[in-house]
Amino acid sequence: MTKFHKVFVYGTLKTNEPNYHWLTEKENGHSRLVGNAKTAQKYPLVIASRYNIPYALDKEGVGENIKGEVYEVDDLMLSKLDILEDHPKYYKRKVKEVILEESGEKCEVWIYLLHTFKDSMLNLPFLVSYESKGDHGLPYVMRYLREKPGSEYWSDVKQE
Ligand code: PCA
Repeated sequence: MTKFHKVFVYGTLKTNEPNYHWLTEKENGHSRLVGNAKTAQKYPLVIASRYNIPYALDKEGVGENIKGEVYEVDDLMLSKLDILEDHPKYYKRKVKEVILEESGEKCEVWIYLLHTFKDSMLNLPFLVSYESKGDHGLPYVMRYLREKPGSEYWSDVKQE
């Protein structure tokens, strides 16, 4: 039997954002949009690193109730998302609660949070909702456009 999971995306995986194609690529498995939602708790959502990457920091109670989208995904898609987000070394996938916009219903979902981040990131502006081309003027730099491949830029945001 196929097992489904719910994932809340708040960054580049949202509809029409730079990594959205991962969720729609047939070879990555199944995904279905459940609806818009916001986190039940507050988190700091910031844009950081030399590549302008969005991060929800693992610091509950600080920041905003973040807006995003809930997807139903299968095992294969979840494993593909884990590869994209490099869970658990880079982002860490955790279970949190969100509130669905349409029904007001609460639901438990997976969310990719940045753990062990630099304290200075808490001085950045906290967003409610992410858009790569938003008026913050910090558009996301796609992987294939980056100077060097690899994860050397993690040192911009990760606390050793
Ligand atoms: N992708 C994941 C986490 C941050 C990002 O850019 C997401 O959209 O939820």
